[in-house]
Amino acid sequence: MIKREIRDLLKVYFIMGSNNSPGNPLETVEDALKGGVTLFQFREKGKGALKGEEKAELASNIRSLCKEYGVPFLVNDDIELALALEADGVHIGQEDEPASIVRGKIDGKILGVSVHTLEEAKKAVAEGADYLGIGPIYQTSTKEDAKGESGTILIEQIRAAGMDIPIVGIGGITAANAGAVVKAGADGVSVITAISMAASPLQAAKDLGTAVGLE
Ligand code: FQP
Ligand code: MG
Repeated sequence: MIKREIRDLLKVYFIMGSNNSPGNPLETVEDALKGGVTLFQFREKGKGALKGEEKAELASNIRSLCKEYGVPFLVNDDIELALALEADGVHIGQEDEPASIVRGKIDGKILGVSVHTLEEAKKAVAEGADYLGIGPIYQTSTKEDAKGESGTILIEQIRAAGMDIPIVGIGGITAANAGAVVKAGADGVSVITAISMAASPLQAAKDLGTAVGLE
């Protein structure tokens, strides 16, 4: 996929698993899709996360919903699940399978990689990443093993180094601070709770879209 298209997909990137939603996860995801999220990542991990068949079934149902709304569906960490569901891509971090290996397994699907330093960013690009996930920008309690908040410094460093790889900021992002993340050089913002825990996921997705300049 061309860089321009990936940039557009990253504008309002919603990530969710069953334990991030207070209600029926399928309803939360559909509400967010109605609100205009541009990309979805299935991330089923942490306390109470589904496993095996149950995990695969939820993923498959969300995959179908995303198709219905024309929103690409990515899977976090689990390359086998992504391949089984014919997902549009995967997201991996520094503790997951190496990007170079994953690139070979998924051919032309979208590959997102989390990075925390300029060196990691360069390596991920060399290994075939289509976009970089950078965070936590602000404080978050969603990810138990998250590093401390780092602000937008790394985004600025990557742009200052002349790299034009699509970038999405993650961690503690809300409609109130999303504009600053884009201003620093990110193409969009990724959120879990700002949408999944909102009284109206639909409205929260809309508000994030407005904050990042989606028409
Ligand atoms: N950025 C993004 C994205 N998605 C993610 N899942 C992460 C960062 C975090 O492997 P990782 O990836 O460091 O932790 P985990 O597997 O627990 O999510 F860019 F897509 F917003
Ligand atoms: Mg991971």
